[in-house]
Amino acid sequence: GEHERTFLAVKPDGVQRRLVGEIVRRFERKGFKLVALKLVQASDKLLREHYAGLRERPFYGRLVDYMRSGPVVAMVWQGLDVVRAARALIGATDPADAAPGTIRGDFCVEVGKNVIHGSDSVESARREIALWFRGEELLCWEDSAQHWLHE
Ligand code: YYY
Ligand code: MG
Repeated sequence: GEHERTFLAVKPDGVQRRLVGEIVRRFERKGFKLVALKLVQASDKLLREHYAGLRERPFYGRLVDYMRSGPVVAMVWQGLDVVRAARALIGATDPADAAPGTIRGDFCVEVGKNVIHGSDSVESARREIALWFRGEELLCWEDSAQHWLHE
């Protein structure tokens, strides 16, 4: 429903390459509602937990180091079917497969530096939001545009 939430993070390469504004703009323009945002230097512990499902993969250590290499912009966005819609805006994991017009399709070339994270399901989103944010950091505010976006 329209109260669905997803966790997104602009990765260190996205912050370094000044893509934060462009990325936020794409989600705003689509009509989603920002409910939390912060610049974070993530700890090794947080990132190992965040990517716990990939622990057995050969790239796990490199992935965690990359995510620790600088600040990330952690965000929570809300809206109708936002988890799936955000994945569509982000594009395929490997930028070489990501369609032009998607964030990864437009701004990067390599899977190891693919600019942005987005939750892959409503359940993952719940887990990731709880991991990255305290409850009071998630703001409820009246979205005056909502009535023009869906029934
Ligand atoms: O959800 P998404 O980020 O699109 O991909 P995942 O399969 O969850 O992998 C997380 C993260 O790991 C991916 O964004 C880049 C990195 N990665 C990698 O470095 N090499 C791979 N072969 C696969 C994934
Ligand atoms: Mg994933």
